[in-house]
Amino acid sequence: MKTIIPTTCTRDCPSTCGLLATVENGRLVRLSGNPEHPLTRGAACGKKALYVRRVYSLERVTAPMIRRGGRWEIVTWDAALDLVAERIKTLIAESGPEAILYYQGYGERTALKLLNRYFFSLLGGVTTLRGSLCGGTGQAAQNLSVGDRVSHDPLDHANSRSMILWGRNPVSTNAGLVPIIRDLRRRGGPVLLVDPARTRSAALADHHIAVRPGRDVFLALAAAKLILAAGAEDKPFLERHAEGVRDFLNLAERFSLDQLCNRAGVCEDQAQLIADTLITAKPTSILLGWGLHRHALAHQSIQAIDALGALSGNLGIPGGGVSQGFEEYGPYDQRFWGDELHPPRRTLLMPRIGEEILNATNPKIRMIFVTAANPVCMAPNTDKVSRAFRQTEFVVYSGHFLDDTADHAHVFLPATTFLEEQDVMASYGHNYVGAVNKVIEPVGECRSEFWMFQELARRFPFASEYRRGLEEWLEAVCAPLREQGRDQGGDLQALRSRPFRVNAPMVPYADRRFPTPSGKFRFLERLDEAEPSPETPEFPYTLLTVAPHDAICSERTLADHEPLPAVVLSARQAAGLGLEQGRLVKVFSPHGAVKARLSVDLELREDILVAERGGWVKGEHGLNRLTRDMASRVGDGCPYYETRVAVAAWPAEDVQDVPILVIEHSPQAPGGNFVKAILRRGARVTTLRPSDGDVLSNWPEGPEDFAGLVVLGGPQHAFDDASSPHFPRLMDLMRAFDAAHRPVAGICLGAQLLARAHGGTTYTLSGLEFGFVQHHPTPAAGDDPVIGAALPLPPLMEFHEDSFTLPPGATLLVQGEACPNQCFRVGRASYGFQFHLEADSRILADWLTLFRQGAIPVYRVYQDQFPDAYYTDLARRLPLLLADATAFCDKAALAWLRLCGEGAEAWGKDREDGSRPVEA
Ligand SMILES: Nc1nc2c(c(=O)[nH]1)N[C@H]1C(S)=C(S)[C@@H](COP(=O)(O)OP(=O)(O)OC[C@H]3O[C@@H](n4cnc5c(=O)[nH]c(N)nc54)[C@H](O)[C@@H]3O)O[C@H]1N2
Ligand SMILES: Nc1nc2c(c(=O)[nH]1)N[C@H]1C(S)=C(S)[C@@H](COP(=O)(O)OP(=O)(O)OC[C@H]3O[C@@H](n4cnc5c(=O)[nH]c(N)nc54)[C@H](O)[C@@H]3O)O[C@H]1N2
Ligand SMILES: [Mo]
Repeated sequence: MKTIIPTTCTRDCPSTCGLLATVENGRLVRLSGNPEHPLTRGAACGKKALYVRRVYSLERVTAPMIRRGGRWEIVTWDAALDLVAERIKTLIAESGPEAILYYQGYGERTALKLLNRYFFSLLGGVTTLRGSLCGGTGQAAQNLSVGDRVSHDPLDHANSRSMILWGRNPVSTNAGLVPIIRDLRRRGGPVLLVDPARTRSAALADHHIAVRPGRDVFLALAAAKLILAAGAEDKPFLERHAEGVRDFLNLAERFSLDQLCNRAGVCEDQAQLIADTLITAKPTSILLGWGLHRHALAHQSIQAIDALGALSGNLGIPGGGVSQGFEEYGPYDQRFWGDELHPPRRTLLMPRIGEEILNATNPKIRMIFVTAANPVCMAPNTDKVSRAFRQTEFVVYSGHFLDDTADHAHVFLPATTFLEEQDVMASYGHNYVGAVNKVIEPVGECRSEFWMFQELARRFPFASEYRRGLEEWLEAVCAPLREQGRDQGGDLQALRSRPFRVNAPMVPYADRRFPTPSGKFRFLERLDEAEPSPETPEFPYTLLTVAPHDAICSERTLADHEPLPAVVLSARQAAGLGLEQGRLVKVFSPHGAVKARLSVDLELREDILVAERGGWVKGEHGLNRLTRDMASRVGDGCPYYETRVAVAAWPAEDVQDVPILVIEHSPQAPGGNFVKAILRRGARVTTLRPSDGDVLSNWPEGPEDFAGLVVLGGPQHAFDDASSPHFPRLMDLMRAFDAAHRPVAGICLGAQLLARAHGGTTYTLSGLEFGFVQHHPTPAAGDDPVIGAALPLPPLMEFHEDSFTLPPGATLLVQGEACPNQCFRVGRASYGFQFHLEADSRILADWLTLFRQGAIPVYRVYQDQFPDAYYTDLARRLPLLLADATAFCDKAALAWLRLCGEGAEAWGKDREDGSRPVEA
């Protein structure tokens, strides 16, 4: 049974693409762009496959949980909601509603999300947020220029003859814009990219101008000066429709062209290029991005760019304009925020949320209710935010995964994704509103936030006001749409099959009237001279934490994380610091330090360090550990890019630069968490895959080039040399590593081969050991440097039908019931792990799917032993099982790598010519 359902992407992105969801037998199998969407016309980004994976990720929390005694316990919805309601009532009685902070994030901004805050308004008004981590500054700054920011409809770019992408990276962040830009170029129009970094959008542009971060104001002034010098300014506009012109011209005159270009970090040709484009390829659409405004004085850069648009006669004309965002909550009946229901209540400033929570008094913040956000990871200055959350008595988290913020929570309410819910979605990147259609039933016990708040409200006296059916609420919240679109598709029924364009101009300010007090465009009149983040020799680089291409902000799973974040530095600076490509480095600011992998770029500006935002702190990314928590001068935005950092080699006392050989027996059994953990600690890994065939010809003679050996699992039988002719040589190698005092780690098949190599026997068990099993450490485990360091032992994943006898002299460290020999040490430091301590959610997902489908022939006979109910129960528990197993694996792998590092003295001396061991 296959169906295709149209829906709208609700991810935090200006594209808000029309999507088609393919469902087979109740399971979502694919998302693709909907060619019938009037704007996105079939465009959609590569991340749609990721969204399918996220829905079914084994890390996804699919049952409500309460933390008791520090540990999560799965509970019923009633138990979770009863507890939340009881705490809300107690706290309000004791401290008043402002002791509760409602933190609504950017993860999903649909029509029904208004009702979340409405719930808290009905409670009497709690503490909420002001300012923004995202778009505040841009909007506030543009409001200074034009009174009320309105962007050109993206469809109007069809009238442009040129475009300037100013601090915007649509190739990664706005798929729907890309075909529009390509069209423009096909028509011969030049596209300029102004961005300190050379992003993927450079490939779309004719020219890239690598401006110094935060200094666009000077670049815009330089271009303005050149337009004035050419006498190409729009004189009638300046005379009739603008104010502050004189002051702006004075500003441009105050500096020489040379001074302006110097300050902007560009050459005069580049300013000339902008001026020429605006003069000769009019109309020019100037598209501002969000990166541009993550600076303390971003408003003046944005006002200066607005001024440039006005000066060149690009405002109010088709194909022109200085555009950025749209109001994603604009089309709804905003009374349903419920802000009018209570006297004005306390708000906390988002860009300084950690500090604000810590400092709140009268009343203190005693409870935080978080929806669709991950502030511990995404707000600046992680350390402070984390402390603020930790000191809060009661934290409720509604979301999808055990991310950094969930780790600080006491109750986890598992939310549906947009693919499991019915809603309506407007965009912050265009004028179309689309239906969010329910594509599949909720996974596990997940519920929409709409449902959660309806159910919570049942426990409060205002239930009769708040509790209504979903359709009824959608009708109420979307009433303004219906008003606008009577007979034209603005009603919910019509919307379900076709997006609706809200009543907004294609070309704003076409009548040259601006909603400022004077009705005129307002030019930037003065510059703020105070330097918000003075350069210091200790922290020479501006840290740009930009949008990742393959994920939205922190929406990822632990298994998605690269071992460490990559940071990009110019080749010259790297050379000056003596740091080469791939090197482990410490990036530090006055606020914290992060370990990262260095990437060297020949073309990058020398004064910046570029990294992708959004990786989790617990995934050892967490770049907001470095960022400064301050608000921008205008608009209460968050100037993440006022963070200055330094880079140094990662301190040598930590394990570093240890060459490890990994033998991978099957693409389905990669190194997972074990190899990731050692990579994080500086291991340099060389992987050999015996299935590659020619591997035996470059099989290492001995252990000389390596400090340790990891032998991974696979479906092969450890006793079957006929099918795996490399086994004897591999066992020789395992013994040679031991003889040379180099540690070995064998996992599953690897453990069986290790046992065999040292005189044990391998054999087939009478059944399959499958699933997470709790084993027991032996008395010897406590003193063992690897297992001792990783205890206590959580349930660990098993997937094998073979076992082994302990080789002579081996020490059993972990014992099981069904299969006794679970972990042993033999020789000096060779370890066999029968359980799959390395399995992460992706590896497990593969195995469960293959096993259930009967795709592993030898295991097909065992399928019947595991009915559907088994998997349903496993899925509920998996996020917790995986979290514990990952923590265990990290500790064991690190301890094992330490042993390898201790042998470093020896392996360094092995090579007489002093050359480095082979590279990965
Ligand atoms: N793939 C993907 N798409 C996303 C997101 C994501 O995380 N991943 N995030 C979504 C969100 S939340 C948002 S707000 C948007 C953001 O969309 P964009 O604004 O397009 O993306 P950013 O990477 O945030 O910033 C754009 C660029 O601004 C540059 N920049 C930084 N400082 C300056 C400056 O001073 N001057 C100039 N001229 N440029 C500067 C950065 O180098 C960066 O390349 O994208 C959305 N879409
Ligand atoms: N260093 C640095 N930090 C930044 C930025 C930067 O450029 N540099 N950019 C900033 C920007 S532009 C933004 S917008 C913010 C984003 O900051 P946040 O909104 O705090 O973080 P997201 O990573 O978008 O996380 C959204 C969370 O909501 C969950 N979620 C998604 N949909 C739903 C839903 O329907 N219901 C519920 N309950 N949960 C849902 C997701 O699983 C995810 O965990 O980060 C900011 N942080
Ligand atoms: Mo954002």
